[in-house]
Amino acid sequence: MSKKYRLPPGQRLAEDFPVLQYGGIPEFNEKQWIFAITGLVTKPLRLTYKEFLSLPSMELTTDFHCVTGWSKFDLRWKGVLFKTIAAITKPSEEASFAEIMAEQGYTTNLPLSVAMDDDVIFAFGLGGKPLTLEHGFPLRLVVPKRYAYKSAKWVRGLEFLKKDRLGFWERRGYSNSADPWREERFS
Ligand SMILES: Nc1nc2c(c(=O)[nH]1)N[C@H]1C(S)=C(S)[C@@H](COP(=O)(O)O)O[C@H]1N2
Ligand SMILES: [Mo]
Repeated sequence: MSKKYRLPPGQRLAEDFPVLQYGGIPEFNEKQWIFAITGLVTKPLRLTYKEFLSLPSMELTTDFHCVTGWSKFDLRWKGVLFKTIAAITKPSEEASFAEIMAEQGYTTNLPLSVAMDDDVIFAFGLGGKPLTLEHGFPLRLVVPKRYAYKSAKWVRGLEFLKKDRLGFWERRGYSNSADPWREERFS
C-alpha cells in the first residue's frame, strides 16, 4: 500500500515519535504495582508485573494515529492481547464495555466489540526493547484502529461493564468512537 493511502484523512506522518500526555510521567514502583481486572468477570484477577509478563504474549506491528494530526507507521509492540486477558478472566454475558484505568486518574473506554480485536494489545515492549517510561512503561494499551487517546499509557487495570463509561478525553469533547478513517475526532 502506498504511504498516502495508509494515512487516515487529515493525518501527517511524524518523523520522530512524539510523547504526549496530560500531566506528568509516573514512576514505576514494582512492589506496589498491581494490574486489576474487575467488574463483570467470572474470575477477577490481580496481577503483579512478573505475573503479567508471564502471560502468553506476542509481537505485532501496527500504525498509530494521534487525534492532533500525527501518525506513526509500523510500531512493533510486544505484549498480551486484550482478548487473552478476557479469555483468562471470562467476562459474563452482560459485559459489553471495558473501562481502562491508568495512573493519575487517566481512563479510556472501549466496547468489547473493538477491544477483542486481534490487534488490541497491552504492550510492555516496543521495537524489540522494553517500553520506555515516556511511552508508557511498564504497561500501556494499544488500540491501532482508534485515535491514540484510547491507547492509555501506564495502565493499572480494567473493569468490564454492562454500560459504557466515558474516559478522560471522551468526557472532554473527544469522540467516543474515535475512528481515524472516519475522522471521528470530536463528539
Ligand atoms: N495515561 C495516559 N495515557 C495516554 C495519554 C494520557 O494523557 N495519559 N494520552 C494519549 C494520547 S492523546 C496519545 S496521542 C498517546 C501518545 O502516546 P505516546 O506518548 O507514546 O506517543 O498516548 C495516549 N495515552
Ligand atoms: Mo493524542
